[in-house]
Amino acid sequence: MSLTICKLHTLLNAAVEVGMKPKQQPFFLLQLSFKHTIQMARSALDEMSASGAFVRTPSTFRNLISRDPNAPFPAEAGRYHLYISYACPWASRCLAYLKVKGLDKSISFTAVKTKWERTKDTDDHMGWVFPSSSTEEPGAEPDPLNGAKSIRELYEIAGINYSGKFTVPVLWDKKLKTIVNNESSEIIRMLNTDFNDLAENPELDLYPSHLQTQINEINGWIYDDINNGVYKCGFAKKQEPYNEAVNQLYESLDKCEEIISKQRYLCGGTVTEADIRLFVTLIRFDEAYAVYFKCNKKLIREYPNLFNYTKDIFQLPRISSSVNMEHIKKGYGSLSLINPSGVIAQGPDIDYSSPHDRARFS
Ligand SMILES: N[C@@H](CCC(=O)N[C@@H](CS)C(=O)NCC(=O)O)C(=O)O
Repeated sequence: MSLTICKLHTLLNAAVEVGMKPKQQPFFLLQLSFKHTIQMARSALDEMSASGAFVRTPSTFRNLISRDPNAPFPAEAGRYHLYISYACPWASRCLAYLKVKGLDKSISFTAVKTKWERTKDTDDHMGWVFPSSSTEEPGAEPDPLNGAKSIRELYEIAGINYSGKFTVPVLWDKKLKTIVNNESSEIIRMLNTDFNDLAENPELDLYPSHLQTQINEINGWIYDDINNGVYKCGFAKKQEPYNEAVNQLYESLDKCEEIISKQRYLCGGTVTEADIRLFVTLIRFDEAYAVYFKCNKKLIREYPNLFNYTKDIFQLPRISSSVNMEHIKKGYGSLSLINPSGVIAQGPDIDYSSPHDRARFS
């Protein structure tokens, strides 16, 4: 079934009636239209431009949590669930927030298995799946809410005929049985602020108003060149886009090294969202991106400041519990396009809990 403009208009009116803020309406409509007909890339492996470059498609479910109890998605203890993969940096940054904000008693979470499998018997789509028991793969758990076999099944519960990618993270509403949001950059902002009435650490503000312009500016180039940059290197199908991505990646890593050679964190003396966003890529770099994504011009452990900084962030309270290195290594090593044999590289097994020198800036 396809949506006509007229139907969209009626649905928008309904959205206004249930109190949806104007800011949320375009995303609600986008979500509805995806619920019906739009055909998109079905996995990251399809996201190629004609030139052989990796081009990431935008996330679809973009509702926001609100502190207003009458909002469509109010911040309520026990109502929401976060589906993650420990391998995935985007999902892991959400888990890191859940932990550092002390929200894991109010928002439950489940991790999928590391290796993509067939998500249905009726087609050959490969994607994230849940184990059948909690002993099948330590760290991964069966879906406790819907008994789903795959992340794809959750998208299908949330949106009839959804045909985009079935990505993690997924912030799930247990009450309405739907996806609230699947865009990690928005989920972390909600976890930072909108759940503060439930958080054990409400005073920790990783996006303080006086640093927002600076954080946004840093996020822009770190996302393009580093967070997504490693994927552009790994998934490039031609030499030229790979060369471009790798040069851009190392230019920006050098820039980070320079910034943090003079101060403890990217925005100065306090840790912010920009640091968590950089950290999730750095912690995967030597163990996975250097090995499977051809990011091997220089390793993070060869950058004195970046290496110590990675340890520093890893050692912040509760951050280490968002890192499962076994899942990271298996996750990237089992991408068949990149590593058809599925053999997982053993090294280098870095100890990120060993001492660092960053306290010199305190
Ligand atoms: N924009 C999304 C990207 C999430 C994303 O790409 N997740 C990957 C794992 S790292 C995924 O689930 N991919 C599934 C697929 O491509 O089929 C976010 O930041 O939340």
